[in-house]
This record gives sequence, C-alpha cells and structure tokens, in this order.
Amino acid sequence: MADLQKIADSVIGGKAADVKSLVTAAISEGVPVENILKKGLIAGMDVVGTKFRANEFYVPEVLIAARAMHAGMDILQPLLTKAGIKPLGKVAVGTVKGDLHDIGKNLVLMMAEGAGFEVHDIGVDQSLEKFMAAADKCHPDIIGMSALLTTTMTYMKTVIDGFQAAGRGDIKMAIGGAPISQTFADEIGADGYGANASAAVDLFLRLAAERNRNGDVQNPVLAGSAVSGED
Ligand code: B1M
Repeated sequence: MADLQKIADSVIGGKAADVKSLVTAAISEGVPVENILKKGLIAGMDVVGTKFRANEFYVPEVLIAARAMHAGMDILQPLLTKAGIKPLGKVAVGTVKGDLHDIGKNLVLMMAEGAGFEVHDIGVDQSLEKFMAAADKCHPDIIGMSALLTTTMTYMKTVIDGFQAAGRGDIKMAIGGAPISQTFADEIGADGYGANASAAVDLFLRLAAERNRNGDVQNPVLAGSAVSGED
C-alpha cells in the first residue's frame, strides 16, 4: 500500500533515491498523480519551507531536499501534463542586469516548484529586454527579480517601469535579495517583496490568487476547488 507520508519524509530528509522508488511504486499501485504530488512531494517541501523559516534548516538542507523533490517531479511531470493538472501559477525569476549572484534565485525557484508552481529560470545578468522576452515566451503570472548588489537593485525599477510602459502591468512583479526591503519594494512599485525563499512562495501564492480574483488566470486550486482541471 503506497505511503504518501513516506514520500514526504524522504523529501524532507533529502533521500532522492527513496523518493524515486516510492513515487514509482505509488504510480504502479494506481495512486492518483495529484495525490502523490500534493500529499507527497508538496507536503514534504511545505515542511522544508517551515523549517527553513524557523532556522531549523539551512541552505544546504533545502537544496538537498529540493533535489529529492526533483527526482519525484521528473517521474510525475509527464503524467501531470497528460492528466491536464494545472500548476498553481507560472513564475519566471531572474537576477537583474549586472548581477551574477544566483544561489538565492535558484532556491526561490526550487521552493516555488516544490509548492506547485510552474517555474522558469530567466538566468542571471538579465536586462529589461530579456525579462520581456521571457514574459513573451512563458506567459508568467509573476515575474520575480533577484538582486544581491546595492549597485544592481535599482535596475528592478527599470524592469517594472518598462513592463508598465509596454502595457504589461497585468504581470505581477515580485522582488527579493539581501539588500531588498519592503520599503524599497514600495518605492519602486513592486507588487511584493520576499525576505527569503519561503516568504517568496507565500508572496507568489498571494499574487497568483490576486490575478485569479481579477480573472487574469483561472486556477481551480486558488479558487478553492480541486487541483485538477481541463485546459
Ligand atoms: Co558576492 N557579494 N560579489 N559573490 N556575495 C555579496 C552579495 C556581498 C554582500 C559580500 C560582501 O561584501 N559582504 C557584496 C555586496 C555588497 C553590496 O552590494 N552592498 C558582494 C560583492 C561586492 C560581490 C562582487 C562585486 C565582488 C567583487 O568581484 N569585487 C562580485 C559581483 C559579481 C556580480 O554579480 N557582478 C561578487 C561575486 C560573487 C561570487 C561570484 C564570488 C559569488 C556568487 C556565486 C553565485 O551566486 N553563483 C558571491 C557570493 C556567494 C556572495 C555572498 C558571500 C553570498 C551570497 C549568497 O549566495 N547567499 C554574499 C555575502 C553574503 O550574503 N553573506 C555576497 C545565500 C543565498 C541563499 O542568499 O542570495 O540573499 P540570498 O537569497 C535569499 C534571500 O535574499 C531571498 O531568498 C533567498 C533564500 O532565502 N531572495 C529572494 C533572493 N532572491 C529573491 C527573489 C525573490 C524573493 C526572495 O522574489 C523574486
């Protein structure tokens, strides 16, 4: 009998090989893929996020757990697509122009994926034009920007203003990184600021729900019903 709690525990413990075999066994036992995703992988990453917030887990533990989560996602992804199961929303995150720091950005992407978002990595040292091109390509609900340098954080306003000027103000703008604060986010007109990767996921959930309420996206999870749906 498939044990979804065991999958969650293996994610928390960063045991990629166990996650792989438990997910494979659950699928062959006929457990619905959305249950494996929500009660196994996402439930595990939820705990990881809580522990990270409480300083019980540090960056290495989160990265190892995310790798274990990925081992399960690799197996589930084609089945989720086939079943028409929608993600919570689409998030595209990049580090802004002039800035090469990517560890925090990668952590944010992994936690967001673990929470059930479709994620796109825009990369480091990204100009307004590159953020625009990524938006055209993946149609995200949320653009996330990361900056670690006080000299590059100001470029976030260039991106936000550029999207507004291009009539793309419907896309939510989330920002974060060591020198960023809520005050700075308010100053430059960002839709929100996340202090760390867990806070970023909470922010993405809030912003995706706002878009859902505005009718910009239709996600059954954020609207409070079941996870599955048809395109
Ligand atoms: Co750089 N560096 N660095 N560096 N580096 C800092 C940032 C610095 C504070 C070090 C220092 O002087 N004490 C300093 C910045 C000073 C400032 O601007 N005030 C600095 C500097 C000066 C530089 C160079 C200019 C050094 C030089 O060449 N003279 C240079 C710049 C290169 C460039 O970007 N153009 C440089 C280079 C590098 C390395 C390449 C060597 C390397 C980066 C490797 C990599 O990323 N692949 C590096 C590193 C590792 C650091 C430190 C040591 C660690 C950064 C890190 O990864 N932290 C850093 C000092 C420090 O922070 N102790 C430093 C761990 C990571 C998990 O945290 O990125 O904050 P963080 O992400 C967090 C949150 O901020 C948040 O969630 C994450 C997870 O909790 N978050 C978001 C991040 N993005 C988010 C987005 C969101 C929401 C939340 O929404 C979208």
